[in-house]
Amino acid sequence: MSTITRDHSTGLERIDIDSDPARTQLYLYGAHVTAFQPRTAMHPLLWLSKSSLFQPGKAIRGGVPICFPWFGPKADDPAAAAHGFARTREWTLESLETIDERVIAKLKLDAGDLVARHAITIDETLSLRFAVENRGASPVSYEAALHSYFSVGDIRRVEVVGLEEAEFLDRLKPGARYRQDDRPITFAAETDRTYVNTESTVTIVDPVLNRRIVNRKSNARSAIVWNPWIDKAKAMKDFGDDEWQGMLCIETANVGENAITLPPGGMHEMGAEISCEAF
Ligand code: TA6
Repeated sequence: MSTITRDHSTGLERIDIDSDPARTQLYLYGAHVTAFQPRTAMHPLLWLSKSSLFQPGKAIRGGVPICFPWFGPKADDPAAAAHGFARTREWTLESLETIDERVIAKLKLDAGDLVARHAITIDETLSLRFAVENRGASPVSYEAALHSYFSVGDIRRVEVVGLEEAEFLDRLKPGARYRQDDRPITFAAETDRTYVNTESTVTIVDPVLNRRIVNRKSNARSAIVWNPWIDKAKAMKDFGDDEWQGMLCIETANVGENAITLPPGGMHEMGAEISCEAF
């Protein structure tokens, strides 16, 4: 049995979905999933800052913001908002249905010649399908990222597996290109890396919460790994000073050299399947 209610307490319209498999919250603003907790999980899978703003023009801090049609600063317009405009636009809810206990929300955003559609399927797994169609008469290139913020017990004790041997760009050392060694990623400082040309599943191993958060990707050749650590957390007013310890971004993306170019009439869909395994 699924209960679906609407809430406006933050000033933005939030849809609260209470289904047998999971509890989920999503905003039409940014087509933004802000909470997901399977019934079998002791803690939410997604992290949401207690200091997040819920105001037009500002991205909600946490959950799964959609970065589109560019990632990071806009190459040809330094004044443009980072990470594109999809996460600060109201999307159209095309459908919200329950099929055999599975709740499926489909949202749409017109973006000039491009049309973006985001399909959110809620089961024990959170399935996100981000599709873009080119309705124009010329090829169009874009970047996209499902900028997922995950909740962890203590970032200093977490490992990330699945990106061994993958090449990455370190956003803290622009221009440098590295290759991950054969060990899991661990965290002892601000980390901001874009892994490229990898479609592997990325798993957060969390010995504090005794769980793995598994992030399976489809048609996504980039993965961004980000924790702001102490100073960057303090510098963001929509991010609590001590919240860096309890979060980690593992983003499903196509950015930089993995950006997508669509011919007229072309369509591309990337997906993320987010699930949790206790251990
Ligand atoms: O995905 C990592 C990153 O690009 C970081 O460099 C940091 O800027 C983060 O995104 C958050 O960006 P935002 O614009 O949401 O503050």
